Amino acid sequence: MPHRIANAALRSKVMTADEAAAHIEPGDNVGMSGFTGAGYPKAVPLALAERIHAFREQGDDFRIGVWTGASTAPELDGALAEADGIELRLPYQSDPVSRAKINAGRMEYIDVHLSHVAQMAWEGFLGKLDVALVEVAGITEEGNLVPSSSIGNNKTWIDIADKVILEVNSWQPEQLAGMHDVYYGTALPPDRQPVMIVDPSDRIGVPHFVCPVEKIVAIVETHAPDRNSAFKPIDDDSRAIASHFIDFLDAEVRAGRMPGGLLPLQSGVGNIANAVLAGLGESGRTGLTAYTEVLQDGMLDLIESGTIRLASATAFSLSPVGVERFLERVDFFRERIILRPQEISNHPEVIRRLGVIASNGMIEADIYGNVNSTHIMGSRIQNGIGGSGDFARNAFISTFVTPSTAKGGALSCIVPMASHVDHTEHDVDVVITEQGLADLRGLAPRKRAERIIANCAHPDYRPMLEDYTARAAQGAWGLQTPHLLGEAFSWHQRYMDTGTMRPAE
Ligand code: 0RQ
Repeated sequence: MPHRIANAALRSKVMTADEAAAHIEPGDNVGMSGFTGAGYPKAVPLALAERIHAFREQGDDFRIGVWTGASTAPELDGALAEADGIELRLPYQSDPVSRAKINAGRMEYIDVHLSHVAQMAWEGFLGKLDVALVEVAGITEEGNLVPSSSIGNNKTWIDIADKVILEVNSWQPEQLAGMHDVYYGTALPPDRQPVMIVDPSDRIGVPHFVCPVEKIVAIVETHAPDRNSAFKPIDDDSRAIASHFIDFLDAEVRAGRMPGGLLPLQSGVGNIANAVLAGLGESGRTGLTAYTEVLQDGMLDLIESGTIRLASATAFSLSPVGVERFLERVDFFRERIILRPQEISNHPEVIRRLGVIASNGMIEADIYGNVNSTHIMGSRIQNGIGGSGDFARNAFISTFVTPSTAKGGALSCIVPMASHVDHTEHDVDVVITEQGLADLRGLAPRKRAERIIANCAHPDYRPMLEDYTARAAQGAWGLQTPHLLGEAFSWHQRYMDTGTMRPAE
């Protein structure tokens, strides 16, 4: 694979993953590439996990701080968590082993808005970044680094780390080159300048990372696929949610609040997001744009059909079939996809300027429109807030979607009081379940409760919620946002009672 490393000086730094992992010391903070299972390092974290095990056998402790773009994969989060090698993790994860360790109190986790991470690292209060461990698709003759299938925080990690370890993955298509737009104009206040994106297609940076050659201490060659988990077929609930969402967009256009070509779309990850994209494909629209975080298979369909003319994101999250389709028409997609650093893909200023229509998943919403995206029963992390807050807080219209029930109907996802609040009632415009859609704009709290219960709650839970609001309106000590505090959280107790959770897990 020598052609992937075109710079002669850097070729001499190629070594094994074990040798590269030896550059990481106990107590280091390591900034790793990776975003929704795309573009994460695939060899050095496994070698590092082995190194950690070897230290343990000698009776020495070895734990590091792991900073990423977002979620990675079993070869990174899973392996290091399994080795008990992560002291602190940020900013988003979805790994079952990590989740269990965090919830058991054996790993610290800081849940941060994805657009905030780079500036926090620059500000320095996360501590010093010792090593950047970044997957790239290649290195040019000039020594510039061609990003792979995600950008995330890589630009910042490379800029601020003391030393850089690269994985050059020849599985990543060389034709990714040119698809990226890495912005080097960010600065901390008072030197910050406007981010001049006025259309999702605007390019404001360069197509590569810049890194001084002397900072690169190791290069490891790999040939390994991204996580690329297959999507479940779109189910009836997701299809119903998608159809409510699309009807809502049509109504907004008819009301003159949005042009026929809509406004740039942001969609979260998962089955519902894919169903929304599929629904948009069937709506006959053309020339739409996406200003979002992650590109799933559904986005490829829309780009191919002309529904979407341009999609801006920070990462791919494709299924194995999606990867094949992408590779078959990579030149076509390169003209229509831009990958940016996550501080730009999720930039509050740009999201507000473009008027993005945001759509994100949630765990539960309460009757007043506060949304919990992260915690089960207030205490146990599921994944993290990811980019949902970046978009919800700054979007033109912020929508949240969920099936109306979880755990086979044993739990209502519409509850009297959210057990944890990531998005306050002030940042939630529309709640959608398979039952229907509640447009909360312009409604005071008690009207919001009526609408959410009537339109979104499952019929099995609607009478209980109506009963709660009626009694709260009589018994509460204030009628702005009536609650019976002693009773509100008993709804969450049901989760324990379903037997679906073991508290000490
Ligand atoms: O648990 O897998 O053990 O069965 O939560 O729920 O229904 O599979 O939904 O995969 O869309 O995830 C909010 C977590 C939803 C996701 C969340 C249980 C449920 C299941 C997952 P099991 P589903 P999804 C851009 C935006 C934050 C990040 C974000 C998320 C598990 O959307 O991480 O938005 N969002 N990023 O059974 C108890 C309830 C429950 C519940 C669901 N009410 N009570 N458990 N579950 N509702 C993308 C990025 O930022 C990368």
